[in-house]
Amino acid sequence: MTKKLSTADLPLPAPRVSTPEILASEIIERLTYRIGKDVIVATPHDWLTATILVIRDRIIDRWMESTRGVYETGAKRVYYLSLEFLIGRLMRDAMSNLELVDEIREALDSLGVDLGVIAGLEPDAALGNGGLGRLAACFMESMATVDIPAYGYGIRYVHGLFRQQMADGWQVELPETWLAHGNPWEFERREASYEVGFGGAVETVNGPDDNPRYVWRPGERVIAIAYDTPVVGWKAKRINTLRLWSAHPIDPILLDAFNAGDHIGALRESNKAESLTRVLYPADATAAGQELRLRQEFFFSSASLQDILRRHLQQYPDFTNLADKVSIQLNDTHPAVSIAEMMRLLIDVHGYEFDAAWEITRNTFSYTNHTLLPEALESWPVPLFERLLPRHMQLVYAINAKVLVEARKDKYFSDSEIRHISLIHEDGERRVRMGNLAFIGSHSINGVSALHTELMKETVFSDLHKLYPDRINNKTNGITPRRWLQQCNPGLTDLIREAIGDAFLDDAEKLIALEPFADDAGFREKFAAVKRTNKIALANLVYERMGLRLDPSALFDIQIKRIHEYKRQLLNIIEAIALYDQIRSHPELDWVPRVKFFAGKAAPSYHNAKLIIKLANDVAKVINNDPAVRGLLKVVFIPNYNVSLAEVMVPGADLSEQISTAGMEASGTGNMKFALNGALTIGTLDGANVEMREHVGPENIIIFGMTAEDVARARAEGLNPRATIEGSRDLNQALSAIASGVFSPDDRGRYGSLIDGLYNHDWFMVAADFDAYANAQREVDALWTDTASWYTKAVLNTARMGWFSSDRTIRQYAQDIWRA
Ligand code: T68
Repeated sequence: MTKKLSTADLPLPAPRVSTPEILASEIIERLTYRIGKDVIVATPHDWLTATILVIRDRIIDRWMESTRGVYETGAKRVYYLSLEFLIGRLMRDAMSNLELVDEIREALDSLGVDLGVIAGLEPDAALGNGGLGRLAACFMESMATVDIPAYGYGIRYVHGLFRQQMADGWQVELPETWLAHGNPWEFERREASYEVGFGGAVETVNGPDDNPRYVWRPGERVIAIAYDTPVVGWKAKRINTLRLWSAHPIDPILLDAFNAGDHIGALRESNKAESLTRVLYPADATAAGQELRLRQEFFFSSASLQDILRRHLQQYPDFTNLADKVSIQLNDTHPAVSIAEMMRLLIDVHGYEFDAAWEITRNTFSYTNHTLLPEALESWPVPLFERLLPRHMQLVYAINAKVLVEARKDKYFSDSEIRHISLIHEDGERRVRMGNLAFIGSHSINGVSALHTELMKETVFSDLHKLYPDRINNKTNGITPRRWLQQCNPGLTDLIREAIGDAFLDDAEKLIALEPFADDAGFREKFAAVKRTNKIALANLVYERMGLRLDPSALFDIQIKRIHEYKRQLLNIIEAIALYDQIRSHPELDWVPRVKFFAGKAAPSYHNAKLIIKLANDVAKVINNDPAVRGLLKVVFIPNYNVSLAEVMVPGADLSEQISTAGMEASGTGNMKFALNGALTIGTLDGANVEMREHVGPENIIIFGMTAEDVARARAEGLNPRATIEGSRDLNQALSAIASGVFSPDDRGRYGSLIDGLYNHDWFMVAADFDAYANAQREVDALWTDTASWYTKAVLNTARMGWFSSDRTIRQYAQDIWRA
């Protein structure tokens, strides 16, 4: 028998020293004993792994301290449930937050290894599509930074977002394999595993006649196994955990089948289980709709909730205090089935009565909405939901009954209002509405920018808002300034430190001290020099990847984000064509040299988005090779946009394109990254652009075009895009050029349907906003020519963007929603 020891009795590992000499010797130690490689045969990848293992050891001690601390203090835990975490690379983030970058660089230098080279080998963890997944990653870092005990829960996809290749200008999707060389950041936790069921039937078991109990007997079961990754906050004050689930079969091989000679059939179960967590769905802004997606959602929801409840019971006798000790934040509706699963666990497994379970559930959950696009609102056909989750279907009906009776009897809601509130969509095929479930099962529902939150109240959730007027609140998004300033832009960070000291590193709002430097010509020159260095780095990347030479003194105009019609890359491309026409017609004018950069992925099944990528490439080919342009305009589509590419493009931008159709971009977060790094924004009054204008000042941002109200009115009244097009010479000419095949001589009709859409309905207001946009671009040109005034504005953008730190956002969630 071993005696049970408390941590106080145990010897703790000696604290690690981090001089370059010690780090170098530890790297050799890891290389030898963990990787089993001799220095002379070590590959760059081996050096990368050895270095990560040395960094990781410095994280572990504090990680354990952080976890222990929560147990000891009984502090509230926050759980962030998200089907996506778009993390990118971790090494530089960890080194930087541990404040060890210089020491590690020196250690590697002494071993003849270049930190930059091995850092470039680390694969991006691309477990997300776009803004929603990247927000989750920024939030994880900020929760550790502001010292909130938090766990992220998600899926450990074997294949993250596809790799994008260009074949003759068309997007081709290739599988992404981030785990090919193993993942030194993660810890497999075999002991933290749970069964997750699907299908089967619900049995009634004995209870009093008026209160029967139910038990779900699933027809299929899989095992969820946890993989933990430490998340380091700034200065490593706290280390939190990102726990990702991987699906495994209960029986890896069916021996009966195997022994009967059916070797393939023996693996069927195993393949089926493992396919659950094999691949990330690549569609953003549309609901996936397939059965496998619902299985993924339930799989990670159920595993996470079982884990959360188990952890709670280690510390407390029951769940009456659950909402005091636990907050569960749902990142969109993807984990919304958690609400039904929580009810099932409380009622069927832990014996709670329905009403008590409902009270606990609602007080524990909160929900963030990220979109108003109707096609992105998740709903599941009732027959599918019922077949896969029969007990949850019962509970959804029970919840619905409770809420609808309340709405009808106590609040006298009309039939139409009741129809909108119901968890079951009844027009046509009956479907379970996940947004309504998330809303009804949460005590807080938040939007991600002020405008988006107001539109939520007026549109998708207007009736639910009337029923529960206190629930909707706003939490404007933010970005972590560690990754999106300190790490990606060390040149600018050093310059700011020289000017105002280090306080802004701990509190981004202290950047405001930079304001007076906007009027200091010497400072502006240094600021411009940093920008130029970053532009050269971007130009070099383009040359290495694409063989295209760019002039770093040109205006670098960048639009990077998922390709979607509402984000209006098409508007930007059409404007490039109009500018091309003007440059050729007026060679006598002083045109501002400009490079228009694009990067982004299209959902594989999104036809128009893929066509827009092809158009960008077709237009680039013509413009970049036309001698009449004299190099004054270049168009570049950089393939395979990801977090690491953004980290090079954001610091190298002069102009940030944030030009979505007003009312359609919930917030945007790329907009914040660019402005923080001293780019000016050209944008519509959409999402967080509205608040950015308030912070940086209307004279330091270029706003154009229709407002959300204008768009709503135009759509309601119907508009006449043909007349608009015919009334605008430049637009008309550019569209005719595209439609007639000027950019697609090999297939003249290629863009016919795309352009017809503009003439016929112009749903995204591309034609309607064109003139305003083109005029705004000429305003940008004029401003660019006045260098002093341009950089005054650029510096003011950096100085005034501190509020958009995700630390601020997280503090607001903690105060208003989590009360943590
Ligand atoms: C984005 N949403 C919003 N969705 O578009 C953006 N959707 O305005 C906002 O800034 C950001 O969320 C953070 O709040 C997305 O990125 C998705 O990626 C997505 C994925 C799957 C299904 C639907």
